[in-house]
Amino acid sequence: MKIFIDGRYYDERSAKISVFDHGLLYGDGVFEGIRAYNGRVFKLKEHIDRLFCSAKSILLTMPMSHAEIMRAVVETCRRNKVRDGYIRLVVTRGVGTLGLNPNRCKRGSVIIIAGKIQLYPPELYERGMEIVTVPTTRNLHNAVNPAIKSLNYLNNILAKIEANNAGCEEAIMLNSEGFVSECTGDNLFIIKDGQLFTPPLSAGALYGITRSVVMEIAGESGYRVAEPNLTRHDLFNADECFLTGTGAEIVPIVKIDGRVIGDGQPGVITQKLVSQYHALTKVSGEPIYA
Ligand code: PXG
Repeated sequence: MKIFIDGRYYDERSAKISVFDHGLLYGDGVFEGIRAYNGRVFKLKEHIDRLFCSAKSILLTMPMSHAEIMRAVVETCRRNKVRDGYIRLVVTRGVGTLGLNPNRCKRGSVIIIAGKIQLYPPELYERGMEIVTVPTTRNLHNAVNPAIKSLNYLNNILAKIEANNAGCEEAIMLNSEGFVSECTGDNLFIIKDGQLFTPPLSAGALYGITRSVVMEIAGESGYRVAEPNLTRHDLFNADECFLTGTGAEIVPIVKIDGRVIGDGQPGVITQKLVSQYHALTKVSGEPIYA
């Protein structure tokens, strides 16, 4: 595997960053998780746009331009002969001193890893997933804003641990007001009476790219999509529920906090959206090979 670090390619064993990098010392940086399908990088521009928004929000000066990063992602895929894969793009504040002051970091570092993704087992997609609400709430907007895809994911990791302790793979996170926000690495949708609902971004959800794609696909198929505040009660009484994320794609949810959702099987509309999503990933995206 060839890993991109600041304009050069290293093999796996020599791809290293400094222990003085503020990304490591303080989780001071931003990242993206991107997928490639069928020799194309899916929604690359949207991911790089979001990366720049995250960086701007934390006052991190990007060491490369938008166009340079787009090219570097495609080139890293090419060098690793990726056709279907997962790309982890990380931008750290860079090497600094043993103190918080980010001004001591001269220049940010860009790391691009293009490899394979560990998907959930196929049975999970066929039978649907069970999830639980966890005690750890989503970050407040006036703390580290949850719209920032920062390197500090400890809040989400705590929620994930709580889900795992309850025997589940994913966790529903509420915001401080008790409204549904999202899961630890996925956005959440419900379907009720043929209409889709997903929490508004103001509820503390990440501006998910898969979320946007699903809203678009659903709209094209004639389904109405609304973004009201949702409570656990709304989820329990939904006809269908599913999660969206770059890694997980679309995962049907069949049980929440012990309540069976719909008839306990992946929903009909959910399955339709899954096949439309798969069809789109096969044909759209930034070509890796000329
Ligand atoms: N919420 C959070 C908190 C996320 O981190 C999503 C929602 C879904 O967003 P996208 O844009 O991917 O539809 C994410 C994205 C992983 C992994 O390794 C996590 C994400 C993406 C890819 C891989 O667990 N999170």
